[in-house]
Amino acid sequence: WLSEPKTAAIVGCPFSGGQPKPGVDQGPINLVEAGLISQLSELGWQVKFDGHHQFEEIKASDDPPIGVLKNPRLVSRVTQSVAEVVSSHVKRGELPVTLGGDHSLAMGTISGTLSQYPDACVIWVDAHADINTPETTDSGNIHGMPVSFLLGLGSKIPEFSWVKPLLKPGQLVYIGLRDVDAGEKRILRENGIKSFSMHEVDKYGIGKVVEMALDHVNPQRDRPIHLSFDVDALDPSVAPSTGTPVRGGLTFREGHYICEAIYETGLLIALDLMEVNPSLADDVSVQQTVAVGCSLVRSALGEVLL
Ligand code: 5AB
Ligand code: MN
Ligand code: MN
Ligand code: MN
Repeated sequence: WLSEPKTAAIVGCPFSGGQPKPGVDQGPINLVEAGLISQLSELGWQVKFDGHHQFEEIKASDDPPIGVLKNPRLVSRVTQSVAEVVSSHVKRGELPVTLGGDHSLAMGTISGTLSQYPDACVIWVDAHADINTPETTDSGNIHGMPVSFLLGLGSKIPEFSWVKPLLKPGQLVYIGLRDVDAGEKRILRENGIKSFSMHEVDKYGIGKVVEMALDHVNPQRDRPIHLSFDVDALDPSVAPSTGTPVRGGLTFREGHYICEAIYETGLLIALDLMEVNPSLADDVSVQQTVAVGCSLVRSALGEVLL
């Protein structure tokens, strides 16, 4: 799937419209300033980066809620533009590394990947399932809903008609869940969506969990993989600077192991690193979170320990 020389395309998405906390739009800038590009070059990748995306001009001037959905037009336009960018990189055999920004962006990244590889599978690493529909959401924040849009669940919102239901429940697996809303639990159950919560990580260990997750979505190890990593999957002691931290998360090593094991499959074609918010918590915590974000990306792109 990837062309030679192997090329990573950094898709910096300074976007926070899928949730209410300012600062997550500074995530991509901080990750790049921390040296991510040169780190990936050192791993042998050609790295394409022509600046962060500018979503200013697509800022909807008038964007009242649709039902409970907040910033719906803005989120729709931004994620649609991200879908086009990711799709064009995937088409050229480049690995898009999308840096968020909030996780509503994955509506775009995964749409972009699936538009080129409809049988790709999605590994979603997160404390949350992000599968609320406009009917089940309590917050109205679209970063808690991208998966339901990708699956075509819930009522159809005309503003989001560009999002095609390209994802089937069997193409998706979760790792790291521990804060799932009641309505989301019902959706997971009714659609037979496989998830490995922190309970399973504790029970089986991360090695077995990743193997079982891959067996579910990719039994023959022949389908391309889109990894969508929300930094809040990590324990807040490891990644404190994020908008919706939940205790009891993945350790530093468990998070990295997931990335390493997916790299080892040779099937990774797209990566998201989302929800780094450098304006939350103190300077040391911010530095720690940005550093761990960079190192997760390096692991997914082939950094080895020995
Ligand atoms: B994140 C919550 N389920 O819908 C909601 O950080 C949280 O992208 C969503 O995983 C968290 O608002 C979204 C309560
Ligand atoms: Mn998320
Ligand atoms: Mn999350
Ligand atoms: Mn979060």
